[in-house]
Amino acid sequence: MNMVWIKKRMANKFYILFFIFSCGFYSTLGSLPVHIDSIYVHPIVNESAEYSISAQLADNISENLINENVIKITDWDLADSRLEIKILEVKDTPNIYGVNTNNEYSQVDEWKITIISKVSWLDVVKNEILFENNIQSFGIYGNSSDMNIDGIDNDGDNLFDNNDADEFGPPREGAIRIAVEKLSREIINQITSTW
Ligand SMILES: [Ca+2]
Ligand SMILES: [Ca+2]
Repeated sequence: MNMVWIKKRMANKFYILFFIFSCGFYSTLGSLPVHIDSIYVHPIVNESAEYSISAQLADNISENLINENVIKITDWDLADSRLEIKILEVKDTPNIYGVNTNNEYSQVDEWKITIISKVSWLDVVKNEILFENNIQSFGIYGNSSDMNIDGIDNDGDNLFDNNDADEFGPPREGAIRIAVEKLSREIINQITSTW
């Protein structure tokens, strides 16, 4: 048995394995919910004290579902899948203490606002849960009057202030808007990756 022959044999085996795995992958995809082409988005249940968040999130999700042509939104009785979102908590936590050198008292310079939610996507046709996950998102804000002058990367995308079109508005309000947008994106990612 010479080396060339062994290498050739191994290469053949590799191709065969690759072929088998490819088929497996495609057949798995085929078994995912092809019978689902519509969704009903339940009114969001909000257990946090941040009342405005439910409407913001509901608008954002509908907008993204429609704009990205993910799935058709229909009424409750016509939809073959339903999306349930519960906002469990919205919390502000200190992100960095005393980064400002003039700050003798180590006041909080940055806050992180976190939205914690529970999201379920239900298959009404087969009466199955497609996914049920706790999903979190955040936005960072500081003490400046506007997010585009605070020197903070408020959404963690490595773009700051005037170089980032997402960073504008009063600090906490802006951070909530950013966190809502991120949560909405993540929910839609999870829906499309279940496909
Ligand atoms: Ca940014
Ligand atoms: Ca900023």
